[in-house]
Amino acid sequence: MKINNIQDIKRPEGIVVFVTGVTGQDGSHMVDYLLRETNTSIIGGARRLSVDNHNNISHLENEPRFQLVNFDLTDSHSIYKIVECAKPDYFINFAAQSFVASSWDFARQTWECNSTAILDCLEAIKRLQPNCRFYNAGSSEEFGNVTYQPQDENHPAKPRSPYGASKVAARQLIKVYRESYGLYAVQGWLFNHEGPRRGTEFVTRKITKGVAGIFDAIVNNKKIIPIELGNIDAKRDWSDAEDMVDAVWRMLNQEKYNKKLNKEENDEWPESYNEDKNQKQMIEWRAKRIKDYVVGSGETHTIREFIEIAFDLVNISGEWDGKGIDEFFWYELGPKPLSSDQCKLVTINPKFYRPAEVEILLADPSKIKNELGWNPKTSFEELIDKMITSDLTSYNSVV
Ligand code: NAP
Ligand code: G4F
Repeated sequence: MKINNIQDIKRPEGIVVFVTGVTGQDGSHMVDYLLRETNTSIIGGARRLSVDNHNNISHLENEPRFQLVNFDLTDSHSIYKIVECAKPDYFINFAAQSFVASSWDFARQTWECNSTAILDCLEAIKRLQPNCRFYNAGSSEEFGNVTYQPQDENHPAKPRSPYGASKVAARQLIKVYRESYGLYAVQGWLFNHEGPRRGTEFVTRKITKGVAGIFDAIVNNKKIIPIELGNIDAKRDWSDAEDMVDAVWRMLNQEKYNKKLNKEENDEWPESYNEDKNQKQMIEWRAKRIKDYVVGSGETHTIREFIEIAFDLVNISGEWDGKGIDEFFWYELGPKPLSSDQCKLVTINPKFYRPAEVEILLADPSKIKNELGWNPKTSFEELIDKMITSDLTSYNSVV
């Protein structure tokens, strides 16, 4: 896909949204959402890699309202240049070192990408484009070692990984810039969300891809490659990524979606950040009313349950046996006779255990539902089904 240099970007007419991380899951869904639901023009940021990774955006090749730009979040010049050239009305940041497990191995890089770079974004917006609304992708990993269930907006930050800590730091910076300068800057606490565009190292996609491969092996009488996993008793609150990007847009347009906002406070939403107006009033208004929201399904499931449902959806019935690192999920009744070492579908490999684990996450999404009208469409089982169906297509298989 054609990728532009930042200095060659011409600001399109109308409302402009700059989205980072468009090669990833959420960024690519955000672009699709904006194209479908708004009339904005979108500039997508992707970093240069030696081999391109544009699978998630290849369908946008000839989209007139979308342009791709070379952008690296860890290069502050990159941030300043894009804000200066594109003059975006919205800056939606999904770029991150997003894999929790790697954050112990690359703690500094995680910090620079997920925390320091957020400071650079806020400074660039404050100096060059103070009316630009900024979203940063926060995480339920910020809650970490949780103290109560379900987690709401008041839950304390108790991160368990360099990743979780980096998102907590970004949140504090955003709050400070909102309260000090009146920037419209928000960071939702998004719980886990998945889909066919999810990276294959995350546990859900690793499972659905593995299940599709095992299904293909059984049907074609090939050797079964078991899925190797770590802690399968951890619990997560999983949603569909497509539902989540809708929540992000609502958080960025709270005056539009929260009908009570103006009425309750009995004063008007200040349209823009304008030197002629009372800047102090704007700062107080935004500091008081603009909120960060918890977004999740309100259900929690173990990895174990995810595995059972995934195999069940392709009519492979399995059973658990063994304990601890010797536990496995095995397949007895196949359409073809299988030798005993071929029967293992899932095994445990301690190399996938983490130095510190977040054992359970469960969202209380009532605020975003009641105040911003967020209403997710996909259930847990539908999500797994959607992912498996997509993974089966790479084997030209259907159930
Ligand atoms: P993802 O699929 O891993 O996408 C991350 C994106 O960031 C990729 O496009 C990646 O580019 C890009 N990126 C990484 N470093 C960069 C850099 N230095 N400069 C520019 N781009 C860079 O993650 P995701 O699931 O879409 O998540 C999006 C955001 O939401 C992340 O901030 C993540 O931490 C946060 N979040 C995700 C979830 C979830 O469950 N998915 C939940 C809560 C919060 P490459 O393709 O080149 O690697
Ligand atoms: O799929 P995961 O790697 O996602 P994790 O760590 O929950 O993080 C994701 O969600 C966060 C929101 O809560 C985001 F902020 C973050 O960017 C990312 O999108 O792991 C989920 C669980 C963990 O408890 C992990 O220990 O699955 C467990 N697990 C067990 N075996 C495994 C594996 N995780 C991975 N990735 N690979 C395994 O083999």
